[in-house]
Amino acid sequence: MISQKMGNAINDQINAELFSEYLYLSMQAYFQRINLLGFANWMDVQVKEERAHGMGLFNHLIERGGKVELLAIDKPKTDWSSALEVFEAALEHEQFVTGRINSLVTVAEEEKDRASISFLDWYVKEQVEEEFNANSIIQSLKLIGPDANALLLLDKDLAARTFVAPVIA
Ligand code: OFO
Repeated sequence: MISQKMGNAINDQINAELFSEYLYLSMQAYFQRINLLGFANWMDVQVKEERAHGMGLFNHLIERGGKVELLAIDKPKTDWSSALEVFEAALEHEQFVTGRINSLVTVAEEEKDRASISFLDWYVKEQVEEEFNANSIIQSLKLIGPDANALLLLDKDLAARTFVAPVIA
């Protein structure tokens, strides 16, 4: 049975993942609004990934005999001035989430919760990929600068991203 402290910390992280879903959905809406549909597709995949991250924690809590408590989700930002600004915000958000996951692991260690420590390992590795993905698009956007044709080529590339449901175990 999971401890109350660990259960509370996981509920907070479910909320953070659902906020991530909401934030990326807002970014998707922004890209649809400015007609960068490949970027919007990239965000759509990200939205689905964040839901999967939240549900992984949800399922872990249930399997361990804990109680899922869904908390209020904050309103995300709705306006950015460029694709670069969006991805800088995404990277900053992922770095924040990485810090949260690390703190969650610390709670699991303090609670001597071996099952949660092992389970959270997937999230630790996922955060490396999340930061890498956002940062590599930032680097591309910096190279592109004000070149609209190059931006449209990148938009085409990002249209190819597809969602593959992660196996969180
Ligand atoms: Fe973007 O990794 Fe979850 O929040």
